[in-house]
Amino acid sequence: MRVLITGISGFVGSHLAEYYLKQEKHEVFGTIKWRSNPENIIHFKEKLKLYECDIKDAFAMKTVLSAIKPDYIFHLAAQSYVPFSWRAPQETLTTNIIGEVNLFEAVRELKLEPLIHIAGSSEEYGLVHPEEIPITETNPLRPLSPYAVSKVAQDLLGHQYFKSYGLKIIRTRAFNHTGPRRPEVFVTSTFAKQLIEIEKGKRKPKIYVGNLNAVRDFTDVRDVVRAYSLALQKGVPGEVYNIASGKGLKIKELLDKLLELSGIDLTIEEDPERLRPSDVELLIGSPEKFQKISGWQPEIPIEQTLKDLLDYWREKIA
Ligand code: A2R
Repeated sequence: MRVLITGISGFVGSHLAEYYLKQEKHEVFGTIKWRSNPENIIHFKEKLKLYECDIKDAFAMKTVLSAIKPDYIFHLAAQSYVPFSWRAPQETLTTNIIGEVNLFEAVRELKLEPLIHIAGSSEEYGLVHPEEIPITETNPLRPLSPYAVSKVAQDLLGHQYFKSYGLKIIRTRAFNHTGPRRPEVFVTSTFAKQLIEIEKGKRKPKIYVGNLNAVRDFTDVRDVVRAYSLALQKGVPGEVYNIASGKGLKIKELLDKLLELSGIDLTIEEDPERLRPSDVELLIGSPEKFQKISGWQPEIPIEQTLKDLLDYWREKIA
């Protein structure tokens, strides 16, 4: 199998690449941008076949696909950070929507027939009413950020290209995921990094936080990439599946678990910069539809995920 991962040097892409490399029977290809930071893939980079491709460039996309002719495509390249999407809505919409169209059009024009995974997000559900929890795939999509709108568009385009042209597209909507290599702009990682800086004496014992009352559904990134792989093996083209644990955790509970694991005594301070213009209070997904077709269950407990995340920052911060 020839597996292509766009955005392979990103957080999820690097874990998915490792997942496929471990199975040994796959050739793993990936796209990176010119000057992409290779840090996430540095330990196994020589086993990958990397291509430079800005997904906004239709010509580059077609050239890469025509060279690789993949059996599986995991489309992970994206502007993936919600707060940045308010500061750069045009960049977010162009990269995420036009980038995906470039991928689909290249597949179509080259008459390739790969299975294609589109990585949607729980952010697509946006405003969710308490009686709608746990969220199923049929819940209305009420996105609350430019990022979320871009993901809804990706999702619907995936459906449209399946219906219009028969492209074998399987969509997922992953709820929160974290683990080693999560960039520090994401909540679990920003906490973990600050804790390790305090542990190493690089910061006063005070941690800055955003909205601690939000409830999120967290899964380890290594369980999520296993789900993505299963989605292409067991999923039905044209369908969409939630990838979620089905359990909610308050951000405050996550912080408490991290504090317990690190054993550090500190004060907590709210930082208005870390609050979003419109935040989603409650996001818990129903993984039932995906579990029925794949048998997937998350295997890594959140405590292990957080421990590995702390160790990641321990290693990174000298
Ligand atoms: O910006 P870089 O050099 O770190 O590369 C990122 C890449 N990327 C692009 N690749 C090609 N052309 C572009 N115009 C372009 N813009 C960004 O996508 C990075 O390697 C990757 C995204 O990785 P992360 O930001 O770490 O996202 P993560 O968490 O791995 O999310 C993967 C997917 C995304 O579609 C999210 O929206 C979804 O899962 O949740």
